[in-house]
Amino acid sequence: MKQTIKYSAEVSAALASKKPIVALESTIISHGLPRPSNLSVAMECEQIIRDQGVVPATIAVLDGSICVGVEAHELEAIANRGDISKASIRDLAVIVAAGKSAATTVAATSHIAAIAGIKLFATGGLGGVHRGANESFDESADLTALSQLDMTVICAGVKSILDVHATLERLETLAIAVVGYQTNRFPGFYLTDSGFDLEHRVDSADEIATIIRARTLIGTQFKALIVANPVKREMEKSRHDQILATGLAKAAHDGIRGKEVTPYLLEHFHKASDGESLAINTEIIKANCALAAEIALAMK
Ligand code: PSU
Ligand code: MN
Repeated sequence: MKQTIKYSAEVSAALASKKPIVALESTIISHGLPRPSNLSVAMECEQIIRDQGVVPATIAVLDGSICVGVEAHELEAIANRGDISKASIRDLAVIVAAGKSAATTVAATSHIAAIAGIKLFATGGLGGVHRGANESFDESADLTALSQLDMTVICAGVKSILDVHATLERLETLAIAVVGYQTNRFPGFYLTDSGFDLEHRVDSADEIATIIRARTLIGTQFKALIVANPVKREMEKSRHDQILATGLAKAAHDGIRGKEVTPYLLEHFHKASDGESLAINTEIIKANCALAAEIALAMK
């Protein structure tokens, strides 16, 4: 077997000199955004983090090696290669052992980041409880993963394709903390407000850094902290709801199940909204990267 975990030059230097690092997932690149903008968005995200003097660590599995931080050609491979599957935590060892390649979900990315000692992670939206989960049992492994990891995840809430209320209940059960960034409402990914209240609001990166330090003092750090950062320019709600309804109906008609559901619905949104959802999705990820880098600096 090849070297199992491979650090990029930039990330190994940052780990050695204790420079702040922000982890980034790769499923968003391979399965969440369409080509060719997936690669440009991934590059922009890394740059937004570097511009603040923080090091990005995009995580993926390439040809049997777990990459913590990727070189430019590897980022391009994740974006463009046809053999990149979607890996959650349970898939990692199988993919590594077979020398295969995969993009990592929020669950798998957080798991790997934690092993590397990285505690901040920026993404778009978390997985959660799917609509109809009382029959399908479809709940993302993102939730159970985050209930066991010392990680702070900056996201725009959970995707609006999910059962948001059920997801919030599961987050509570799993003792995963949620704070709204400059909001009292839980964001709904493409929408600034999912329709649900949040108990805790924070207004600055410094406040978040203070919470992260308190978690360690209190011993609650091994259950993730979610920083929910609402998108600034949201999709019009009636348009959103209509696209979602046709997407759900189409997914049911096409018999889409399991790990295919999320990429299928995201692609439906990108097509049906004529690129508006793509523009919003891009804004979401970039804003979360910027906030994550700010928090990383506030941690010092
Ligand atoms: N949110 C997005 N785009 C994505 C995802 C989330 O805006 O591509 C991905 C993340 O990698 C997340 C995964 O971990 O979808 C959840 O998939 P599932 O519902 O199959 O667990
Ligand atoms: Mn699922």
